[in-house]
Amino acid sequence: MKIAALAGGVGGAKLAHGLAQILPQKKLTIIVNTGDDFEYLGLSISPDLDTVCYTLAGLANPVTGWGRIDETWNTFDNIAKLGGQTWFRLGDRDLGTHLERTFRRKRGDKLSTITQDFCHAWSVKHRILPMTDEPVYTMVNTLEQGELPFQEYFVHQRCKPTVSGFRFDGVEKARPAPGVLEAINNADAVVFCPSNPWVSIDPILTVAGLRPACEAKPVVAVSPIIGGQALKGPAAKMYRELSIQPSALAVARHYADLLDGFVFDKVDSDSNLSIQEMNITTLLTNSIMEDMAGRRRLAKDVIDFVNTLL
Ligand code: FO1
Repeated sequence: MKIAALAGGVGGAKLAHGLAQILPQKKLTIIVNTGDDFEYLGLSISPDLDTVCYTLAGLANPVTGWGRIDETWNTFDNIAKLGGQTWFRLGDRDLGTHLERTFRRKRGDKLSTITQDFCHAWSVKHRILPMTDEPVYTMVNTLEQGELPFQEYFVHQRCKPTVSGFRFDGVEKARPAPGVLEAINNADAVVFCPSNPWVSIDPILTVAGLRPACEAKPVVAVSPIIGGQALKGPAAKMYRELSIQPSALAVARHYADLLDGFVFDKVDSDSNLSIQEMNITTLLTNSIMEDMAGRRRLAKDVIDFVNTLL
């Protein structure tokens, strides 16, 4: 069975890692959100791509989920001493990634090519593709401060401003990166990882042709909301601020027509009937991925479930 998985953020990277443990390299393509990308200290940063790549490479920081394991902070400590910007923390090892990516982008290399080369260097066997090679910037509309660039909202302001909507700047001009449409068209099913629907999966679906390509396939989403909370990040807060009660049901409604199957946690069994009434087949399971075994277990549950839908 061939799977195209859409992912962004730490939760998405964890399930992508689990899927990569189970599926052979030719059977899985991971398509990653680049709406979080931004320029910082003159560097091209692609946080979600790096999180997914580092996670699959076994190089991710196990505490934060982003950045590198065994990191040191000498460069950043020095920048802080010099009075520079430090609200977005880049470790010494991680900085090497951004320096090399920035150098290659300035010389004209595509983000997808650079990602492929980095994955090769890190011995990541499965294909990881940015959603697009063109710049797309997620903008968060807030009640207090109007529109904020994503990382300004997310990291600098710690998701404190009240969200009133989102815009994916540049997406009208963005084409899917090489291999993205083919991966979806050739897949037996598409899996939406337990990533933030608003700012991780929606930007991917907004790139030209990707939503219709998903519509033509069986789609299974895994809920990032468990018991009304997001395990990590502001997804639940975003739903509340947009006047939607955060729940597995809200996530199913978010993707609605796209979904054939929905995987969510047993603690949310009270949503089951309402989701089934939307003509969506459901799987209730333990969706918390506490360790590597948990990632593999959830990935196996998802794959077995997808098989029942085909
Ligand atoms: N998230 C933070 O909350 N604080 C940081 O200082 C931070 C630095 C950082 C550096 C590299 C990287 O790849 C990711 C980093 N993140 C940081 C995470 C990242 O901004 C978000 O988790 C994602 O954009 C949301 O999916």
